[in-house]
Amino acid sequence: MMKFAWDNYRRYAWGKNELQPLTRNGHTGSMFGGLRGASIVDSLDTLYIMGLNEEYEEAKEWVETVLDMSTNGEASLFEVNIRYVGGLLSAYYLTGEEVFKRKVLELGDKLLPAFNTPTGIPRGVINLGSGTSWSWGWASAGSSILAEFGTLHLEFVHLSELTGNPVFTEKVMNIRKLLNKIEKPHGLYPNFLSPATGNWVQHHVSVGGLGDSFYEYLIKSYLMSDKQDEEAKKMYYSALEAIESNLVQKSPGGLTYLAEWRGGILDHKMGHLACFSGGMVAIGADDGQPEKRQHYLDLAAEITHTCHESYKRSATKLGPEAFRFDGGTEATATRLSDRYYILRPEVVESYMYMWRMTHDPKYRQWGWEAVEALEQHCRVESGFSGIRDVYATTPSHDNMQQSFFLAETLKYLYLLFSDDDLLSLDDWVFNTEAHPLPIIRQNCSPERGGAPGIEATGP
Ligand code: DMJ
Repeated sequence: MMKFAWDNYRRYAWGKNELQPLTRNGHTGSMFGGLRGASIVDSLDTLYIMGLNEEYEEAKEWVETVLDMSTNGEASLFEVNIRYVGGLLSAYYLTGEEVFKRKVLELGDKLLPAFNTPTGIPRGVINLGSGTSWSWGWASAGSSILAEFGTLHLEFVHLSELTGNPVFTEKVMNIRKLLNKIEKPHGLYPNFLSPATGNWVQHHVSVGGLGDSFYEYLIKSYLMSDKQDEEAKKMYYSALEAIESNLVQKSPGGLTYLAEWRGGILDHKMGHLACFSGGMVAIGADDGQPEKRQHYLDLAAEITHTCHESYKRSATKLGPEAFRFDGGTEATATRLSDRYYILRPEVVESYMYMWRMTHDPKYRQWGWEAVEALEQHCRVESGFSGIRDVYATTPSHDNMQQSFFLAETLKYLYLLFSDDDLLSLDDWVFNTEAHPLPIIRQNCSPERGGAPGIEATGP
């Protein structure tokens, strides 16, 4: 599947950001501010761990000779960080190739001006060429988004590790300091914050879109620090407690789900994006209070089961963008606008983590069902495409092969069917785009290639 997705990207969209498999061309997209080759940078580590050596070499050569960082346009700080910074860092740590280090340090410097705000909370959009930054037009009152400014920590700590320059870590620690200081309604973190005043702008809370990876990066910061970052640990478990008290619900049919919270009122809807949380709760289970460990593993399994139900209850066996638990519905989308599936990874991501934590064969069965459904409904003649309605038996394709399909969905599926020592969770954490970053050991520098668990398949 990876080779097919890659070969078609290479043939029809080389150097563009993503392949449009129906029209057989590429698109440059608006999120990357003129940066090109998102699918190439997002795929480097997947190609490498799968042993697709020629493809990896070609991708590396493109990064070395073509990738240009001084582009003008609207770049999302978040998207550039998780896909480009994360992708280049992983490629460097896996292979030890200096080119990736050089490129990622160049890019890291270009992101710093986004933090020049009265509070140090970065704005969402930056022009990489000029260094000017601004907030998304659609975010209320010039606010910054929790999942965006809260999903920088892992990559920025590694940028400081690689350069020896503390500035990157200082920027993200400053964000954390403000978040610790500010009052949180019921212990929850709302999705919008003003970079000018440092106050919440609205009281909308979600473990799905707009909030999701902020929570993920708390527990992963703790794990990536070799369990030294006690502050991140404390923030994660307190946030999880607030989520459990306020958002976790059980449907009449017995399904556990995460509702959204709007100023105290629950919206009984769970997004596909929120399905990453099965994996998150699973990887954090061991370090919770001893008496809660089994409870966290059970919660992770229940969330993952609910997300699987959202797949099982559709005609295509792929899950919708959002599913609801009200008006007699359980784990199905009611609105037409929520019925699409765009090759997202979160459900198979949770299968992978649950498999690693429990070795219950059902997670491999569920992963295989997803593979078959992808093959049947998303594979088109020249690549993979999202579909507009998971409940329709004759799918309508959206003509987009998202770069996260190569970075995440196919990588997590591959890892689900690999031995646990391939990118062992004892040595690596995955950023939110599935790019593996090494755990930073106290007395051993991570700055090297040929890192553990990849020798068997790497070139
Ligand atoms: C990816 O870019 C990342 O997983 C991000 O955290 C959320 N959205 C997409 C995949 O759905």
